[in-house]
Amino acid sequence: MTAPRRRVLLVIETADLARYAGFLESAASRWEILTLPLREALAQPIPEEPPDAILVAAEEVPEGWLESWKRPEPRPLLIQLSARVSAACKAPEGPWDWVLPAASPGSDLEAILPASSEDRRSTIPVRKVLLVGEATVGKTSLATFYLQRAFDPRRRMTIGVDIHICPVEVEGMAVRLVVWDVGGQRRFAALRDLFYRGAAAGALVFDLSNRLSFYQLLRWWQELRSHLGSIPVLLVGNKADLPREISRLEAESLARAWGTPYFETSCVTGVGVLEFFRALAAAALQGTSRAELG
Ligand SMILES: Nc1nc2c(ncn2[C@@H]2O[C@H](COP(=O)(O)OP(=O)(O)O)[C@@H](O)[C@H]2O)c(=O)[nH]1
Ligand SMILES: [Mg+2]
Repeated sequence: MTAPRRRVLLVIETADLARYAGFLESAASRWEILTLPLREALAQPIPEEPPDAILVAAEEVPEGWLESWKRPEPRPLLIQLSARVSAACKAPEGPWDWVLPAASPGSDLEAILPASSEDRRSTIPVRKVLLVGEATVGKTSLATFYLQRAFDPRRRMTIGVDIHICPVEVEGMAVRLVVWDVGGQRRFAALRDLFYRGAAAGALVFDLSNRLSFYQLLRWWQELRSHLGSIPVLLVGNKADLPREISRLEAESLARAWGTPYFETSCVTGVGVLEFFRALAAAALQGTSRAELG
């Protein structure tokens, strides 16, 4: 029996993303990481299987929320990432178990939360991939469905960027996808370079029940190409469970014109989602990437 992979919840504000992007991408090869903005983390119920550690990159966090994490068994380690400390401090008296310097939490976390021996032996390749497309086509839902294998209709609109770490197996090989899913059109400009940097593959997502989202693909296609040249791109028609405005034939002819594979998915029925993520991982392994770390 091998110990399960260590799971980490990273609570981070979108504005701080640039600071943690490097940590996130290197840590993804060692731990299974779920990132959430503070606001969303506060709104989530405590899961039945809590993560092994919760890293919070925020100075002010409601104590009640921290307390609620002390109830589940086994109890996760509560770790604050703070710009105010320069070395790791064990802090068992306060609300936190540890306070780590925000600048470089990676090696301290390695000491506090060693990966299982299985993880040490095999270095899992990490690839950054992008989900692009209009708001509400279901980019965030695709990633969360893949991770949780269940549709969560309560999710609100993404306002900055969501980063999901998705473990995928392609032809017997494990890959870790760092999936960047951009939302909030107005705030996107500030994050654009960070968003595109080092991506190995991308998926253009549209909503099969919304013709406008299909027409808007051209803009996203041009933007992907101008930032990333010829990385592999997939085309995805999501919401296959709803009445269509775009036929499979029409989507396939666009895919042919662009030379991309085409997938249809639904985050309600789950159809096509796993297949899409496997293809995305395979494409990312073919694409060159600077995101390969660890
Ligand atoms: N019927 C249906 N609704 C979906 C599907 N995927 C997402 N949605 C809904 O579409 C809305 C937008 O989804 P979201 O993932 O936030 O889109 P994003 O802005 O592209 O990240 C939400 O209300 C989802 O519940 C799907 O496959 N079928
Ligand atoms: Mg979203």
